[in-house]
Amino acid sequence: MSIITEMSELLQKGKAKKVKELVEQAIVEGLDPKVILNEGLLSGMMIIGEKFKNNEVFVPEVLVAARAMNAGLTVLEPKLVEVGNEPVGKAVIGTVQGDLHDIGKNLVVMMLKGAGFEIHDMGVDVAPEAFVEKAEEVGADVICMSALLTTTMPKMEDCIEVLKERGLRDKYIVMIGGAPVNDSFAKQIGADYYTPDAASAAEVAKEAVLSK
Ligand code: B1M
Repeated sequence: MSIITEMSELLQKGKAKKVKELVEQAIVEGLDPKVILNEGLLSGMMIIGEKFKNNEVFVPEVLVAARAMNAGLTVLEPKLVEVGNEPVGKAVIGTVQGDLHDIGKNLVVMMLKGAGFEIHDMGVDVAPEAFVEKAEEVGADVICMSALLTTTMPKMEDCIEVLKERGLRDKYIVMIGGAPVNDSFAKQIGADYYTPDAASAAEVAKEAVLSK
């Protein structure tokens, strides 16, 4: 069995320590960090997601798989992130209120760091007002919101409403992402950009800040 397949399978079983060791080994063997991420870690997480949807596994199994994913990511992060000297801009990022999913958001954080952003990561379950207050406090250029639940997506619009109410809408580039979100939802709520993955989020954020 290849190291990548083994990583994916151990992740599905929630073996965090072993996943971490395999990521370390894969790096030493010179495997491309993007292959380790996409084919080793994310593919395992996607299989768990499918099984979860089909009631073949339940929240505890998903949780341990997510922990194993995060354990692998901590080792992989320095390889995915190559920060330049001058910060491109400042970004405030978080998962919206009521939502505890943070794996995708953490990937966006890594990619933004790699693109040269100074990051203010607010974690999960972030209230609409809190995004705005943090952005004002740190002098952010970009506000990035992640949502994984259809029930929490409306919190993104609430944040944009808070910006409008406070006369701050044009001050910030607002970006959204997460599995249930799409471009038409971004247009509907008045966000500036929707991006489907972490790499494109970083690219778009950089372009948007440089052309502002
Ligand atoms: Co949850 N969960 N979960 N879960 N979970 C989903 C999202 C679900 C689709 C599973 C399913 O039914 N198939 C479903 C949502 C259904 C819906 O709303 N339509 C669901 C549910 C229902 C729930 C609970 C309600 C389950 C329950 O308790 N009964 C509960 C809710 C808790 C809460 O948040 N209040 C819950 C709990 C959990 C765990 C805690 C067990 C765990 C999260 C652990 C953690 O994150 N630390 C978990 C997980 C792991 C998942 C799945 C299996 C995987 C999500 C994930 O990490 N994917 C997920 C099924 C799935 O998505 N297939 C599921 C990998 C990650 C890299 O992808 O986050 O999409 P993603 O990020 C992508 C892009 O979307 C994008 O970049 C990333 C890739 O590069 N992106 C952005 C993300 N954020 C961005 C922000 C940006 C730009 C791009 O800003 C600019």
